[in-house]
Amino acid sequence: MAKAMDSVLAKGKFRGSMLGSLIGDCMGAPYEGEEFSHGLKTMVRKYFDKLDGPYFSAPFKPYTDDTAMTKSVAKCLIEKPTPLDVKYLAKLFVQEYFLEPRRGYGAGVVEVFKKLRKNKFEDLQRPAAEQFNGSGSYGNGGAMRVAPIGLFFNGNYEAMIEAAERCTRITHTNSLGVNGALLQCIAVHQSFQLDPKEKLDVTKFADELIAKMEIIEQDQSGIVDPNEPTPPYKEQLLKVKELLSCDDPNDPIVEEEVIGSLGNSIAALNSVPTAIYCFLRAHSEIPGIETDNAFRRSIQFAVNLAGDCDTIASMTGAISGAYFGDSCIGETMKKHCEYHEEVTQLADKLYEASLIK
Ligand code: R7I
Ligand code: MG
Ligand code: MG
Repeated sequence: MAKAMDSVLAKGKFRGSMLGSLIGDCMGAPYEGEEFSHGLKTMVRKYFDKLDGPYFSAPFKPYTDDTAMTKSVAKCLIEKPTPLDVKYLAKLFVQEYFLEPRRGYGAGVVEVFKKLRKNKFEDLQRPAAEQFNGSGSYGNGGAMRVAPIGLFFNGNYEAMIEAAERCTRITHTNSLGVNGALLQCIAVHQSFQLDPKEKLDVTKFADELIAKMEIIEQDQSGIVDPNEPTPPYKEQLLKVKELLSCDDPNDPIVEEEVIGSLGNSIAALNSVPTAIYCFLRAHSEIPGIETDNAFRRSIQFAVNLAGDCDTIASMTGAISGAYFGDSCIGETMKKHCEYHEEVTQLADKLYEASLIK
């Protein structure tokens, strides 16, 4: 909890998570939409090895919608702390989009922005609810921007869940889109509360997520029937646990198996559990990733997966950074990302705001 936690550690975790989210976005963006291949994996490895080397000069990597929207969530919490001012936040999202529309936004979400602007933010619910013939988006756009909420509401779980849900519903109303954002938020929150000097119990971390998602998924479906199929996020998290437990050093789990089992797509259900897996898997060595730095390992593994890898790596980085703090982030890697100084300042302001909320 923030008040009990040493302030230097807490501040470092805010920075780590916000920077992790930025770095994953910037490092993954060049490969977004590609298919996994061993050629791509080699290319990613060479780039990350250079970043860890003594000197490496290259143009910085630009951020995408993942960071543009995360930035707005952090700003909203800093300027108008609690309860989350969704009207103000919707305005920030829309402003940011029209200022820089070419940041790789999801095809559907742009419709929501246009409708919100047209209705002058008087009706915040309908544009998102109308998406995809009324079923709402199941994309990972809610999850990719939720990290500041998981950090800010440390120590107040109910307020955090409520804020994460309201933040997501501005653009995503499908229960898979909403619950994916809640899962990502809870993962950041859990990571934040742990001491990075103690060895992480990866099974316990996954079990705690399963227990919390069980409550969330049950609440929506009403009374639990033991004959009902396992709810979707619980099922994905059970697969995360299984992948972790059957990882044999002599026959390691490879990218193809992770993609085949959990997914690497734009759907929240096939990307949030994947990001959680990347974070947890990176606590031990991964063949082909030559580093002692578990933060780098988690990001590199996520980028390797290709598919929606800017978003998967960004969500991985948010969880990893909330656990390890910013001291574990390599300077060169950070400096190759557009906006890293601004994100650091934003993280500091978010931390200050979280103390007085
Ligand atoms: O979820 P969203 O903000 O997209 C985020 C992704 C990240 O990968 C970013 O890096 C960026 O590239 O976009 O945007 P949405 O438009 O709500 O959802 C993304 C996509 O998911 C949509 O454009 C659809 O292709 C798909 N999708 C659906 N398709 C069919 N039916 C989402 N919901 C549905 C659906 O209900
Ligand atoms: Mg993106
Ligand atoms: Mg993406």
